[in-house]
Amino acid sequence: MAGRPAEVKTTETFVENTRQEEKLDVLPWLATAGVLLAVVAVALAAVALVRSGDEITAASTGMASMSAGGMDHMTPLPIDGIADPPSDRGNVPLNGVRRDGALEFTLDARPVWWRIFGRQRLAAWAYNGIVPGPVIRVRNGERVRVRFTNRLPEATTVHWHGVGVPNSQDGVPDVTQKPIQPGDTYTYEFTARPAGNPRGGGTFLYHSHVDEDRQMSAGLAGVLIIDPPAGAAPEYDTERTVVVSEWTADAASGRTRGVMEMEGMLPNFFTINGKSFPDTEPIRVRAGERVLLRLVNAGQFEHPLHLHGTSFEVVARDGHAVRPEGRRDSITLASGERADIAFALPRGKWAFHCHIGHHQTNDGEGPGGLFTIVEAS
Ligand SMILES: [Cu+2]
Repeated sequence: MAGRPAEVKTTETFVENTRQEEKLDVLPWLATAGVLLAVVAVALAAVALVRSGDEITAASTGMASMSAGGMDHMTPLPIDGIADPPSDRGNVPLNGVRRDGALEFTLDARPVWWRIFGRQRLAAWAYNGIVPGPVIRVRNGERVRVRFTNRLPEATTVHWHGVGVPNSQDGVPDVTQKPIQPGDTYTYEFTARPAGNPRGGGTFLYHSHVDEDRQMSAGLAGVLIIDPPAGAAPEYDTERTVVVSEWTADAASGRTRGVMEMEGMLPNFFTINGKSFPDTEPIRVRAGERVLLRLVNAGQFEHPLHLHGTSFEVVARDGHAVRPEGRRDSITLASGERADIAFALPRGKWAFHCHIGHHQTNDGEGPGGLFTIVEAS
C-alpha cells in the first residue's frame, strides 16, 4: 500500500503535462487522446497491481511462465538426428523376452520421418521408430519389465495409462520420477493389472507424460492390452485395434508442432494407426463373424467415430467391461479414452470414419484423414 500515493501522483503529473502541451498544439488531439487512454490504463494497472499485492504478483508470474511455455509448445519439434523409420507400419506386436521372472520388452523413443499417405512425411517422435508405437500385450498378473531408452533430443517419460502400476512406475515427470534425459535408459517394472480392477483386463495405452500436446501428437503413444484371466471375457472371431490421432504440421517441410486448441493452429492431418486415408489400412473381416474393435484416442481432440453397415455394442470403456447399454452406430472418444465395440457385418465395404468433416481431410483436402473401410467378404 505504501507505494500507491507516489505512483498515482507521478501519473497525475504526467497527465497535467500532457494537457499543457495540448493547449500549445491544436493538431494532434486525437493522438493525445490515445496517449491519455494509455496513461489512464497504465495508471489503473499500476493501482490494481499495488492493491492486490502478492496475489497479482503470483498471477503475473504464472502468466509469464505460461506464455513462455506456450511459445515452446508452438515451436516446431527439433528434427536433430531424425532418420527413416525401421518399418512403414505402426501398431504391430512387440515381442517380449522372458528374463529374471519377468516378460521383458525393449522400447525407445526416437525421431523419424513418418509417412502418413502418398509421399507426405511428417517429423515424428516414435516408440521403436513406428507410429503408433508397438502393441505390448500381456496376460493379467504377468510381471512386465520395459527397458526404455530416450533417443530424442528432449527429456521424456513413459506413462502406463490405466494400468495399476506402483506409484514409482507411473511415469509422471518430477512427481514420480526425474524426466529421462536424452541418451538415458530407465527401466519400468510392474505387474500387469488394470488400475482399480486387479482381476480385469482390456485396452490400455502407454504414452509420453512430458509436453503431451507435443510429444503424444508427434507419435509417442502405443497400445497396451492386458488379457483378463483365461475364460473371463467373451471370445471374438477377429479383433483389430484402431488408434486415432491428429497432427499440426507444415505439409511442405513435414515439420510438426504441438496440437492445441488455438486459432490458426488447428490440426491439419489426422491418422488411423499412423496413416491418413487413402493410405489407412482396410479392416478385413468375414461377413457375419463376431468382430471386436478396440478404439483408442491417442490424440488431443474428440472424435465421434461412426461405423456404416450395422450397429454395435460397446463392451468395454477404458479397459473395463461395461453392462450392455443398447446398440449404437457412433461413439465419441475424448483424448486418452478407449472403447471396445463388438459387431457383425453383412458382406460389403463399409466406411468407418470420424464424423467431423474437417477430420476427414489431409491439410484441408478431402477425402482423407480419419476414414477407412471395413471390408466384410
Ligand atoms: Cu475427429
